[in-house]
Amino acid sequence: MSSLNPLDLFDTRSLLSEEEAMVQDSVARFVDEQVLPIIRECLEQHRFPRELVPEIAALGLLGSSLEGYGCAGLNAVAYGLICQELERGDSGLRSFVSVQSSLVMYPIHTYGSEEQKQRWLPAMASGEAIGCFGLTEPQGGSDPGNMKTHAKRDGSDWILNGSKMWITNGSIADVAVVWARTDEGIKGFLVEKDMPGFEAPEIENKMSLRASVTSALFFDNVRVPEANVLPGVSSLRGPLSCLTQARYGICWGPIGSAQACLAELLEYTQDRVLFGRPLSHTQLIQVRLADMARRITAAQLLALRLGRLKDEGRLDPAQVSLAKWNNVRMALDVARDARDMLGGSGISAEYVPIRHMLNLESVITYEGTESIHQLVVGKELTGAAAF
Ligand code: TGC
Ligand code: FAD
Repeated sequence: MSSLNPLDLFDTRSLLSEEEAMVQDSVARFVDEQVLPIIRECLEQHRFPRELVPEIAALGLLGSSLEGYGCAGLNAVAYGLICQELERGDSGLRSFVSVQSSLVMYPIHTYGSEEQKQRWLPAMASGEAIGCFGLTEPQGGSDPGNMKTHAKRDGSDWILNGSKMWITNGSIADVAVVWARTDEGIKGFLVEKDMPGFEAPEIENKMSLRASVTSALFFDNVRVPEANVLPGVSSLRGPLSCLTQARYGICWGPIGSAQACLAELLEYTQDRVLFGRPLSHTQLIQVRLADMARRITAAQLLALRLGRLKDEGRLDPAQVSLAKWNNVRMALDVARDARDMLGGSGISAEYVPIRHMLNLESVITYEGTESIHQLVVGKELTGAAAF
């Protein structure tokens, strides 16, 4: 019998530090004990399991790579492993943590005033406050430079108008980091949930990421005080730098989805007897399982190398684009193939592949579509922006 771990054929686990391995184990335990038993019901009920937020916070998973303000100060590889284990449970939970950590706490930590940091970061690390990130607009998310949402100065305040679309956590957020055009460049506004003129209705009937809240945001003459504007950035670089952080986590997360699909398939194809032998003993099924393992292994090595580069301060956004493209595509292909190998059972939520497959249709679209990431790599190779 082989002693290799079928979900980690190249033993990437042995390349982790003791602390990284400990983080992975504690998140894996949380997912096994608290996420997997309820996630199917969340899918069916189109419900974000908000009751898990205190435990997620207690494990130190919110803003885990930030220093100070109640955050854990873990390295990039540990953050990646957190995303991988959460997404082994469900992409919706990883989305919640990505948005809170990389898209809301990160810009406040990086571009916020000391007062904004003191006010929001400890509350967000402890899960008492939830945040969302509003960049995408209805007229086209791939081209955020064309945003219409705008703000004008009015005395010491700003008046904000416009709308955002497809916003994770929108309806449950206490604060929205909203990117808007101004005469002074693109700025980040901390819009609080009770500000008059601000609404965040939930988007219903999603067939993907059903265990996550997705909303529209509307701003009708919302008065935002200067104290709620992020002082540290006034260009598209602000939101795009946040995306680099979140996309980095997404390079890891889908590895967990693919592992969950392969694990289920290995068991199913042993037990399923067709033509007088277990399905796993047929050549074509073995080729397909081997191909899944090959793709997962390559994605694991890519993610780990990316994490080490990030920890060395040498990460380039084009490398993140290549890894997001490769690893999400890998997981989506694995989940679709796993669904097929389950036959009719594959369309049932009793088995995990169809849930992961549907979730990954969002993951391949958000944080930059696959085509956008291909074009970022193309720009890196040729020097020409072909968006
Ligand atoms: P471009 O002219 O290239 O750049 C404008 C400024 O930004 C800088 N920059 C970056 N900085 C950090 N990280 C990056 N990845 C960056 N990319 C660009 C750049 O250096 C420049 O800085 P400066 O100081 O010179 O002004 O911008 P462009 O308008 O040509 O855009 C290029 C393009 C297409 C790559 C960009 O627009 C893009 O990435 N589009 C996709 C948009 C996207 O990914 N949206 C995601 C929304 S958030 C989301 O989906 C959350 S889902 C979360 C969940 O639930 O998990
Ligand atoms: P479009 O930009 O209209 O793209 C449509 C198609 O055209 C795509 O296939 C795209 O690849 C292609 N395309 C676009 N430009 C080019 C080009 N130059 N060349 C070739 N093909 C091109 N956004 C946020 O700001 N915050 C969030 O929290 C957030 N959460 C999300 C959660 C979910 C579940 C989903 C589905 C989306 C979320 N988004 C969020 C929005 C997401 O980032 C956008 O959907 C994504 O960036 C694509 O934008 P779009 O949907 O407007 O598609």
